[in-house]
This record gives sequence, C-alpha cells and structure tokens, in this order.
Amino acid sequence: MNGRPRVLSGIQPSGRLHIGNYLGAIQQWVLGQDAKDNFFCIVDLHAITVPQDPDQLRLQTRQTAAILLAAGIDPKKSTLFVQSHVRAHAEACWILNCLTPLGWLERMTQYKSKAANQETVSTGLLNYPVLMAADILLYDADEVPVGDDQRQHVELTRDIAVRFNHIYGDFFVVPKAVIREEGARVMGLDDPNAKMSKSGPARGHAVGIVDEPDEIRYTLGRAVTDSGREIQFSSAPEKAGVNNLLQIYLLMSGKSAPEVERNFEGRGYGDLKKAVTEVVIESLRPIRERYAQLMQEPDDLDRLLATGAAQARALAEPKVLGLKERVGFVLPTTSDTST
Ligand code: ATP
Ligand code: LTN
Repeated sequence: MNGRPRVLSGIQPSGRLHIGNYLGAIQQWVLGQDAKDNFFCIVDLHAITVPQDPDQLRLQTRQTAAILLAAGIDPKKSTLFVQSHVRAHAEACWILNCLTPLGWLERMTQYKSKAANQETVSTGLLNYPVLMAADILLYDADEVPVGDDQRQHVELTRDIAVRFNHIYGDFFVVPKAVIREEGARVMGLDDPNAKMSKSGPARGHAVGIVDEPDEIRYTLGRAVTDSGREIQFSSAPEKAGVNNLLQIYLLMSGKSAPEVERNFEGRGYGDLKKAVTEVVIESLRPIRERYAQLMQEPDDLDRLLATGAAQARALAEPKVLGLKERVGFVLPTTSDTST
C-alpha cells in the first residue's frame, strides 16, 4: 500500500505481558507505525498450542488488545485484530502443513524446549511455526518485527515461501525478520541466563507492562547481579545480570550507551537498581493508566477488534482463495457464501 513496506507481527494472549515483549516487539511496532503499512495480530490460535483456561484466555485476549492500544498502537495507522476472527489463517495453515517436511518442524529450538516442559505434547505445538508462516504470508508482509527468539521461525517462514513458490510458481512474498540490536532478548531478573518469559515464575522473574509500581520495585530490587562492582555493558556471562539492567535502562530512558555508562561511573549496584526502577515505573505509568481506562469499556474494545478483523479479511481472504486455486482446489461459486 502506497509503496510503504508491509509489516506483520503477532503476540500471544497467553499471560501477563512483560517488558521483554514491550522492548523486543511492541515498542518497535509503535515507533515504526508512521512509515509502514502495519498489521498486528493477537494470536489466540497459537496460545492454545499449550493448555489454556477458556475464561482466562478470553480475558487475556482483551487485555492484550488494551495493552497494545495503551502502548501506542493507533487503529488509524495500524490494523489490530484477533487471529481466530480471520479464518483464512487456519485454512492457509492446513495447506502449508501439507507442504512442510516434518524434519523442519522437529528441529525448531522453541518446540524442543516447550515440548520438554509438557506432559503431553499437542501436534499443534509442533505445527506452531507453520501457523505463524500462514499469518505472515497471507498479508504479503515484507517485514516481521520480533524479538530474537523468533528468528528461527521467520527463517522457516522464508523456507516455506520459497518452497511453495518453487513448486507452484511465484505467489508468496519472502519476508524478512526485523530484530533490533538492543532489547531483542531481555533476560529474566531472577535468572539473567534465561529469556524473560510469560511462563516464568509468578514473582521476581518479569516486570509486567501494567504492573503496579510496588510490584516493579519488588522485582527490580531483587534482580540478580554479581559479586563485582563494574557497571558497564558487557557480553561476559558473569555480567549478564548487570548488562540486562543496563539494556533495560538504555531503552526505557532513550539515552545512548556511553551516556548510560557515564551516568553510573563510580556508583554501586544499589544505585543502578534504583535508577532502573524509577525509569521503568515512569515509562510504564501512562501505559498502565490508559490500559485501566480501556479495560472499563470492553464493548469499545470488541468493536475496534471487529473493525480490525474486517480490514484483515480484506487482504487475507483473496490471498487464501489464490492459494487454494494454486494447489488445485475447485473454488466455490460466488453464490456460496459459506466460505
Ligand atoms: P512465552 O514465553 O510464553 O512463549 P513470550 O513471552 O515469548 O511467550 P510471545 O507472545 O510469544 O511472548 O512474544 C511476543 C513478542 O515478544 C515476540 O516478538 C517475541 O520475540 C517478543 N519477546 C518475547 N520475550 C522476549 C524477551 N525476553 N526479550 C525480547 N523480546 C521478547
Ligand atoms: N510466535 C510468535 C507470535 C506470532 C508471530 C506471528 C510473530 C504468531 N504469529 C507472525 C510474528 C509474525 C511469538 O512471538 N512467540
């Protein structure tokens, strides 16, 4: 549209959204909004690849929409929608499943680590990256802004697109992952060697985007550091905790790396934690306040998501028809409105 790059990204409504989601994904979605043609999808079909409580899932889907809007996703500039509202996603996923070698899915590192945590593993968890490929390819997206943990899934999407184009002729745009240098991998505050995750321990691990200031003080006050004193950016494994706090400070304050290091010269870890806590509380405050307002009006949220779904369908439906045509399905006649 208008020659602007098309962007598509997704987020699971699978729990408490945290500053890893914000710094790795949402913040760059918001910052890129003006220059791009944007589609942001709340991926409920992905969320059920692991067990979810139905009432919780419904609540978290609206909460996720409210957080994205509160963080600055503007429905006038971006299409915000729920994945299950656009059935083309499930249809395209099935067709792409039939084209994707099992071995490609079995070697996905996120599948291997998530499967290791489950008593029984659903085939949906294995197919997860194919559904993600369907999300992206249906919209002819050029760019997929994500955190570092999704790099392998976007690579797989590219492989699926290239394979399809090779077999059936040019049809899919081959997208690229857009991963920021800073903030692409925010680490757990209780364990700076593990990625901050929605499924981590309930307290001490992640700062939620809409956490109350006291909870943020609790989490950051207990953040694991090390026994040294140096406050500098570093890739050394033993400095992972301090490096993580500095990264969070840098992104939340908007300062440059040399400015941040100068700021903490000669100061101790206690000062560092206090400064990070303050900047995180102040940066998240307007988001938390706006979120609380939006959650008071669930009907408005639902209306907005319905508009988003209609905009998404306008692209996804013709694309999935084209896909069916390419693989050899007889397309329904126009009088059949059930498809
Ligand atoms: P889970 O840990 O439960 O699998 P998640 O926290 O990874 O979930 P998703 O909804 O799967 O959350 O991810 C949404 C976006 O947030 C993706 O672009 C993902 O790469 C990014 N993201 C998730 N965790 C981090 C993190 N710790 N640092 C940076 N980006 C992250
Ligand atoms: N798997 C992604 C969420 C996701 C996504 C997408 C991201 C689903 N579909 C399409 C980018 C594009 C994750 O962050 N765990």
